[in-house]
Amino acid sequence: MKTIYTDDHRLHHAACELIGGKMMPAFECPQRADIVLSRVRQVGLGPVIAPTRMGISAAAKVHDPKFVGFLESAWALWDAEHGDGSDALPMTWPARSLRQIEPETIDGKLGFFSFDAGCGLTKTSFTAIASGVEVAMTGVDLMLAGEKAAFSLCRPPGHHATSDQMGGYCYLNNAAIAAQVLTEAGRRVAILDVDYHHGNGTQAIFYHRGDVFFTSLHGHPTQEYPYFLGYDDETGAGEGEGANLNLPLRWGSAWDAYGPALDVACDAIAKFGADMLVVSLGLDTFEQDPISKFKLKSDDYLRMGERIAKLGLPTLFIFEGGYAVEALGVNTANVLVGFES
Ligand code: Q9C
Ligand code: ZN
Repeated sequence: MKTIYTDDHRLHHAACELIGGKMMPAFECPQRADIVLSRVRQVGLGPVIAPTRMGISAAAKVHDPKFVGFLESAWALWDAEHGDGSDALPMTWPARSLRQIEPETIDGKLGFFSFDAGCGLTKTSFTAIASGVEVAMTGVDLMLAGEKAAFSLCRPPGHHATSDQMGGYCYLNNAAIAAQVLTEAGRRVAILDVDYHHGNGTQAIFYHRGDVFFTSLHGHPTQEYPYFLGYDDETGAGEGEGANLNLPLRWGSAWDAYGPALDVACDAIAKFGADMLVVSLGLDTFEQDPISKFKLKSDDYLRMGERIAKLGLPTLFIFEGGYAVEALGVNTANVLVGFES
């Protein structure tokens, strides 16, 4: 399969994140995509191509245009206010009991358009964020041209981003944008989210719709980020009733629990009658992931790819999380190689 990639992802490199009460170097870093790209080349997965520079108008199909405009302008507003070149970071959110009104000043806007402090913005972040959308959209074009599979090596990731909020290292929801455009082209799309964290943004975007099926395997929200969505009683609403399937697993889960849950997800995708699959491909289920608590091993990712391939669907893989950088190339390529075997 083809891999879509651009060096522009490197333009997003947040200095640090607040984790476990300490400022740490950001886990979501450029080395992640670099190591995946080099492994893709090493295993000879297929050609690596540059994204088509079509712009990001497709983002407005699932995102509030005001939010996209905020992302584009945020760092400049921040720098005009703070003026020291530092990363823009939110710290105050319109939580319960507070009003949902967009403030005029940048620190307020940052809180209004986010749900956590995991999304620093640097001077050049938006160029990388926009390139991620183009990487995903170029994957869409390949699928519509009849490819059996493609790998959009996006960075930063996207599945936590809602229609109007960034969070969890995610700004624009690459997988949701791809699924929306494929749906508009007449495909019946299912999204399978195998990132360790629940894809709250993707779920929220499609929750009231019956035309896109969303299923996710992830750390149980009673234990794991993003904590406030991802329970198994979230089955969709209105026309979307039945088109959302969450499969939360407890901390410590290994392939003996994960494999059967993946079977359940795949059976539901088949029952939905999907003719196109979008995979939110996060590799933070790995046993050595520094921020996660599942126990998948490198060989398990071959099984994961094989199981997804058994659906027999054209499949667009969109890169999401995974922070055990050294093993990230092997684990990612294992899914794709397993899929193709
Ligand atoms: N104790 C993605 O994988 N912080 N985002 C977790 C851990 C946020 C992960 C804190 C993790 C976001 C795309
Ligand atoms: Zn994740």
